[in-house]
Amino acid sequence: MSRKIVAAAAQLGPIARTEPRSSAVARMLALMEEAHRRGARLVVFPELALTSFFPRWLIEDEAALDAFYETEMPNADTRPLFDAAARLGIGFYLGFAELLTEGGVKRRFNASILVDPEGRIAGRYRKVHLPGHYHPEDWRRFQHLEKRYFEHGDLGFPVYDFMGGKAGMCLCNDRRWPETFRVLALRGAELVMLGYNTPQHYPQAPEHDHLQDFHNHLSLQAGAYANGCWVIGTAKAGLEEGCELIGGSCIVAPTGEIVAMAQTRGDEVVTAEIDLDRCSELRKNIFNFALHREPGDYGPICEGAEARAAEREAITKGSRFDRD
Ligand code: CDT
Repeated sequence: MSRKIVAAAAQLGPIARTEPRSSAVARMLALMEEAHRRGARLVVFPELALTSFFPRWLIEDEAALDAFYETEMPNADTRPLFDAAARLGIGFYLGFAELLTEGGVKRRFNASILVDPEGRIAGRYRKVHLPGHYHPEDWRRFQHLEKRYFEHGDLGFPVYDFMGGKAGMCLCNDRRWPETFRVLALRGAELVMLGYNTPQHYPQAPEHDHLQDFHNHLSLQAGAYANGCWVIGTAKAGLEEGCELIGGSCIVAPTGEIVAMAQTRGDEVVTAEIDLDRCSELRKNIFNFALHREPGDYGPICEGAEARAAEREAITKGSRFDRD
């Protein structure tokens, strides 16, 4: 049976701080309709797709901060996306800020969900690699306070049976870490979906500003090739509240080739047919994990989890680890 799916990266242009979710959702619905017209059955939206990228601001008022998070999914604002999925027969990936209250304690995650073509949640992910810093730093043109506003994701890298294949998710900075794709692929992922918000300006090494698009595609293409999987990466792009975000949303084949790419930094749909059976071109050959991997030599990859947990604790207490 054919496992070909027309898939779409549904890039969003900037979302203003004051833009209501209803407006962002209306824009996403328009992209979904366009994807549907092009035959798509799967749409990938960006990271934190419902609001402006709020970690760029220090927000000390708790109610103001909470307003950027979703406490349930779907909710009144996002329900139209789920309804459209069922009406059009389109599955989707959506990035959002998740706020849970457990035992009276608030827990915050940079999260994503997979929704199937019947409009049901089929998978969840919480961002593992949180970039940026905890304390505001005056020298920066804009803050990147993901370490303040989100906990380390507690779900690991799950893989889900989805639309006839196996699919995994990650979020933005995760794509720069080869371990993300490798763990997903070891669990059988044939398709990895992710959204991103990546500033053009990299404050710690501005000499890399002109390399941001290159590093984005380098990571996505290497992740696809070295793991023989399809990758769909979708940006929130353009000049958002004074911060220029790269675009370059794309669909990458298991060979590492970009087969579709956005041309703008605004709302834009790009589509390609993805054949999940093509993963075997790599996974049965050069990246046949069973035959050619040598995990016995990869010890350091998994060492240090306890030390890292202690570092994480120190970050929240403002130690020297308060860096990218
Ligand atoms: N959203 C996100 O993870 N952005 C980061 C910016 C890195 S600079 C602190 C990224 O890796 O693209």
